[in-house]
Amino acid sequence: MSKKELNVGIVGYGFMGRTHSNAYLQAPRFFDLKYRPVLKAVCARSADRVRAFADNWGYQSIETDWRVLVARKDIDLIDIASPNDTHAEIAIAAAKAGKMVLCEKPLGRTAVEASAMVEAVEKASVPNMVWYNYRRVPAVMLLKKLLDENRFGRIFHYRSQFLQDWTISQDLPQGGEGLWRLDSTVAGSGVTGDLLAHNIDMALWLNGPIVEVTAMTETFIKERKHNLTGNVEPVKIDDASAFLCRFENGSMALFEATRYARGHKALFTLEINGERASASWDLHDLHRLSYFDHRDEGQLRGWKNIHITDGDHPYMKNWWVPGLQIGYEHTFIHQVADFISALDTGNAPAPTFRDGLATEHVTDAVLKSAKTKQWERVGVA
Ligand code: SOE
Repeated sequence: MSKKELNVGIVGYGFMGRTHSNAYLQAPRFFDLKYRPVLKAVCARSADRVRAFADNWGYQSIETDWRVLVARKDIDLIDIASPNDTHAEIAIAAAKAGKMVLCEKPLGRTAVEASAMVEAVEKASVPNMVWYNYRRVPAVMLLKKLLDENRFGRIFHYRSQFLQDWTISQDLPQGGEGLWRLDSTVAGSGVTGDLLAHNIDMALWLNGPIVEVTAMTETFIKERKHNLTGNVEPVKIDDASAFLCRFENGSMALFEATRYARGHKALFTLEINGERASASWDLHDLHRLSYFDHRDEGQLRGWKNIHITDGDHPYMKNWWVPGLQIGYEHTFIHQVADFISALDTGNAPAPTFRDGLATEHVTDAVLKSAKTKQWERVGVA
């Protein structure tokens, strides 16, 4: 039976434009989906570069104004893969036009922006999802299953880090293509919104709501040349951010993200300690889950290092043969597959915009606490 078409219009052709485009192409080849994404149009300001991107990935047409893209009758889904300051305006217009909306993380630059986006998609009743891709690492999905099976008992601790080192050089400019993450007007915040947002999204999903936080942030390099103005300007993003928090389930937690951990490129880690079991995972070894179960027979009790590549592990039966690994790009492919499957079942394809808003309430509270030097309550999405 021929598959129904899902016509995609994407805004942005950077790093995320590539991960998403690859996911639309691969998902129907590896998963049995009722819809086949069709790369209908890609939109960005530079006509030459957007044309080259379209040719490389097989987009049928290009646009240079997102408003024109959103108004097109032949587009079902708008995917926002452009910098953070564009998310809200495009998402709200797309929802009003009745399109499905997928948005890169973080959803908005603040919870206020993200709230308006949630209101728009919920009012229009359009399917929506935020690209928090790391939920769909098979090992992380397995951890979620183990937690849902209540193997851990009461949870006492959660700790999570995201360590990078790519902004240590004083000479690195801020602003413009590739470096807008250092420009607070465009990005909203630094590592809090860019990196900690991943840790927080995953933690809320695995361990439930966060109630209150106390945080500290630091901007190590105070001035950088701005690529767009050519002037040396103050740096207003947080280069590093750390916080303590309390979850609604009574567990306590420690989070840290930085772009100044020399030697670490994308070390996203997490550990969870419960009454009966503990688990840990990290992105540099993403196909392994470490698991300790206190109910194992005493003399054989210990940490298991599970290679998540078997057919009965989440998503893996759709890939190669047991023992062979998959990687980063597959997390986006899984997200597309789950989004499309949810269209049939009518279930909300998590993380929805409302889930994305929950993360923004935490990042807002972190940034506020770093300023007030007080514990701050987290808003409810
Ligand atoms: C920043 O370097 C970045 O690319 C983030 O923006 C992504 O969300 C993260 O997955 C990898 O690091």
